[in-house]
This record gives sequence, C-alpha cells and structure tokens, in this order.
Amino acid sequence: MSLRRRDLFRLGTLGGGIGLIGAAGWSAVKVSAAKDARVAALPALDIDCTSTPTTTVADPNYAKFAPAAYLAGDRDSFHNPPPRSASPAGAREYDLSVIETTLEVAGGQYVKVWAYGGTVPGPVIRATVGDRVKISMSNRSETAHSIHFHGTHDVMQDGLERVGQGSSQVYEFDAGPAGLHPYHCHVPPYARHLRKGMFGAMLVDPVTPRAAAHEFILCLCGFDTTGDGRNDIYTWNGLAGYYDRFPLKVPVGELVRIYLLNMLEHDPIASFHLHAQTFDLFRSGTSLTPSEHTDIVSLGPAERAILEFRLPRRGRYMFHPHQSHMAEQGAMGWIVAI
Ligand SMILES: [Cu+2]
Repeated sequence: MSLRRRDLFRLGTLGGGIGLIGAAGWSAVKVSAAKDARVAALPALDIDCTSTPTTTVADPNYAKFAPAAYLAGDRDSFHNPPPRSASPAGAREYDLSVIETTLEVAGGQYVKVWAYGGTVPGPVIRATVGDRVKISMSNRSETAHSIHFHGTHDVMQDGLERVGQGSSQVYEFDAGPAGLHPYHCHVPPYARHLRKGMFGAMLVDPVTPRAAAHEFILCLCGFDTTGDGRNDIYTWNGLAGYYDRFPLKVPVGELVRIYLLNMLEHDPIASFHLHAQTFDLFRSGTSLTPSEHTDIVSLGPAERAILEFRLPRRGRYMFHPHQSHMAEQGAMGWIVAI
C-alpha cells in the first residue's frame, strides 16, 4: 500500500490511523576515495532517477533499511516549495491543524508524530513581504500545542499560548522580513514537541522577486527512535535516504536555489556540504547580497539559509551534512545535473 502525504491528513481526520508513507532506504555512504570510483563507474546521465542507484546496491545497510514502499507519485511535494504568486487582495490563508499519526521515516522505521497539516515537516507557507497571512490551527491531537513563527509579527501573535485538544487558534500577521523562517510548536517540553515533528518553513519573498531558478526546500530533521535523547535517523524533509534513491534533478548551467533549514533537535550543530561546486550563501535569506561564497554552511538549531548555484556539467553532485553520522544515517543525497 502506498499513500500520498496529503492522504495522511485525510486519514488523520478520519481517526488518526497509521499513515504509511513511502519512505526511503537508509544508506550508509562512506565519503571516501571509493566514492570517486563509484561515481566514475556510474551509467550515462540519462539515468532513471527512480531506479535503484548503483551507488548503494552494495551497501550492507541497504537491504536492511530498504523501504517497504515508496511513494508512487507526488514526490515533488517533498522538496518543491509552492511557486511564488501575486499578493492576494485579502489574506493568504493556511490550515496547519495538528493530527497525531504514525509515519514511516526510514525503511521499517515508524515514528509517532504530531504533524501540522499531516506531514513532517509541515506544509511550506509562502508569502511576499507585507502580505497578510492567516494561519488556522485546530488541535486534533490529545496534547496542547501552538505555532510560533520566526520573523516579525505582533508579539500578541507569538504562538506561546497553549491550544488544547479540540480547540482552535487563528494567527494573523504581515509576512516579513524577506527570507526563510521556521515555525514550530512552543509548548513545553519543547524538545518533545520538536522531536515529534512539530515544525515547518515559511518562505517570505522580497517584493522584487529573486531571479528565476529551480527551487527546492531541504529541511534537516532527525528522529530519536530509542528515546535516549539522541537522533538515530537523519532526514531531509522527513525521509531517510530519500535523496540517495531519488536525486534532485536540475538542468546543467541553470540557476538552482535551495532553501535550507535545520530543525534538528538534540544536535547542537549541523551543516550542508555540496560536492564539486560552490554556492552563494544568503544567511537567513534576509539580504539579497550573498554573505559568503562557499561549499559548506553550518547551521545551529532553527538556523536557515538560501543557497544559489549552477552545476556546470552533467553529473551527480553529492550533498550531505559534514557531521558524518548524519550522512551515514539517512541524510546523504544527490543532485543530478542533466
Ligand atoms: Cu506541540
């Protein structure tokens, strides 16, 4: 059985059943000289990215963590932010109601989560600076929650108040500043609510749009399946190994923009490293002038950045946190330039 993520929300509203999402294999990739040999041996670049890549077949962890099911379709919703759109006459309205459900975050690894809109991370909110944003949250779980937004807003809309089971809350604010801002639950114990998936991203576009680009959002999040206070599964967008199995695909030479967000609980710092190319780094995305040109960015909890780059030739470009255990436990991925 394979369900799309948006189906989970429908299921949740029907009684909080187990949501089986297509999850990804958990690959243990060793960043070593052997990788170069594997890359050299890769097939031609018209590869079908939905097929099993040769890079992980020989991995002993692969069979162990191979997923029971992948999504049959709709995978792009994991990493494609909603497109920029003209400011509406009224408010932009979003529903971030909370349900309790179970997600398969790696092959055979099921995690009970509290999920905004039924997904972990929650839905991406997108607005332009100054747009009125109206967020409705109905709490359909058995625990009190809230939504606290980063960025600017009236302090009376700060999301610190508990919204109890069966209760609802509406948050309203004018989007700003331009950049990438997380939202998350702010009901204590924070670590528990965050590690159970209560976070997402809000993308605020400048009034003068950024240049047209192939845009992706990558949210680093982890899962502590043993309850020992340490993550043992690391994911981009909630699915371990997903971008190893299904690389992001971009055309050679065209502008790529990644909205990058670190929502890990338990780990004091994480990073994103791109192989074989460097990128313009816009920390928090609040300035249109790059703060650095590099191949790695470190991010503390809730820190975020916008990355822009072009891949100059056909090939597989690896990306991963430079914290090796994170890469080896689910957060290694590829961008394929075609
Ligand atoms: Cu909560």
